[in-house]
Amino acid sequence: FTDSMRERRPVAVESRHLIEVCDTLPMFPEGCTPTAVATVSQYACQRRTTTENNNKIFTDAFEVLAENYEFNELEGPCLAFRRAASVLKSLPAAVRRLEATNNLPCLGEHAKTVIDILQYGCSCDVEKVLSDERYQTLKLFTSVFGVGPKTAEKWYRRGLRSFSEALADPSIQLNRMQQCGFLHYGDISRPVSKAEAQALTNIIDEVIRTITPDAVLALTGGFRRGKEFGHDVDFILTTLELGKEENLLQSVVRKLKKQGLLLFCDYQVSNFDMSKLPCHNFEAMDYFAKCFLILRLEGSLVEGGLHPAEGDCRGWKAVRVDLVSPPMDRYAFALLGWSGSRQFERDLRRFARVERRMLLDNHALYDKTKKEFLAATTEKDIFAHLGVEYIEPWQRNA
Ligand code: DCT
Ligand code: MG
Repeated sequence: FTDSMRERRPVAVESRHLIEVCDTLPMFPEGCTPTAVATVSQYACQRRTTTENNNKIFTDAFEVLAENYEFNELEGPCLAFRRAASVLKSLPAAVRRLEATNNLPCLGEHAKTVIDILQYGCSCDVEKVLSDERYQTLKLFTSVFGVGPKTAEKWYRRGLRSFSEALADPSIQLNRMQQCGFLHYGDISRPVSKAEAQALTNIIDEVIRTITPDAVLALTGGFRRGKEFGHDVDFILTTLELGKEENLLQSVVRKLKKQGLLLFCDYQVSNFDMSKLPCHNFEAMDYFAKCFLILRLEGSLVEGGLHPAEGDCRGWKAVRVDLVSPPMDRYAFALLGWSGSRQFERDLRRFARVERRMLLDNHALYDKTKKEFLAATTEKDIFAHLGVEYIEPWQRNA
């Protein structure tokens, strides 16, 4: 063994077990090769990542840098920072020395940021971004529901720097989504709690039961992964009877409206057509019928009350809700896709493509070698086709 190997010893069979091996372990006997050498997978879908993030100080910093690259449309470096953050999120303990990252994938090129944070508690690259006017403005504008990076950039180029400036500019025509985004900004820019997500589940479930007995409702997104808070509540809604799902979605929206709960609805009809698959654009939104809603949630229906409780004198809150309606035979793919995290999904698709010559998206899994679609009725079927150990939803917080 070299000195450096003596210091660091084999690292981690799996990321959640070990990241830094103590210096006092006995040496391996001569001639004996360590078998359990560091193998934290470069793919998020082969790591187990709970909501407990022991490296938030690093991952928050990486997220700022990634977002800044995203605003500048530099996809490569953006993804590199997101991958690095995701690896750190999977670790069972905080990184305290740079050496602890030596055997980790995706981190090498980000050593400088790690060193800065270890040494000073912050990174000057990050501080520079955070104090950058363009970053601050784009961050502010994109926090409005309906305002994406392109619109935010357009407003910034026009010299606008605040909401009041944007709202006062006569050349800016807000669409309906953006109008609602501003109208309910105070509510929907604040996190939704797990209790609020549960209350919404109850509301939608009750509505469905009045329509049909064979409906299927599943909470997806961050709340399915066990998160305590989210920016919205995501559901999959479908019927056991194939082809009835879009009618069901429309009925649900109508009923919510009748009950006075619908503050906004952007309904997207289904463009799903099996003959258009496999789809090669992985970042594209799926073709299922869906709606992006803002619902009125009464505080009295939420166990423990609304979040945040202080300052809520209205007794209700506007909440962002997404409802997606895949046909039942696409259920497993839609559930897996909408459960996230985005990084987990990205890597599952990348793994399928690079390691298995397969194309995975929210609709289907296609084997390019066999030239056929692979059937699945559960998420486990999909993991099995891919030859990836099953990862529970609460372990997909990559
Ligand atoms: N998703 C998707 N296609 C999209 C958008 C999202 O397949 N165009 C998937 C990936 C994650 C999941 O749906 C839910 O999306 P979000 O609500 O944005 O993410 P989240 O993990 O639920 O995060 P949050 O807790 O902030 O809502
Ligand atoms: Mg969500």
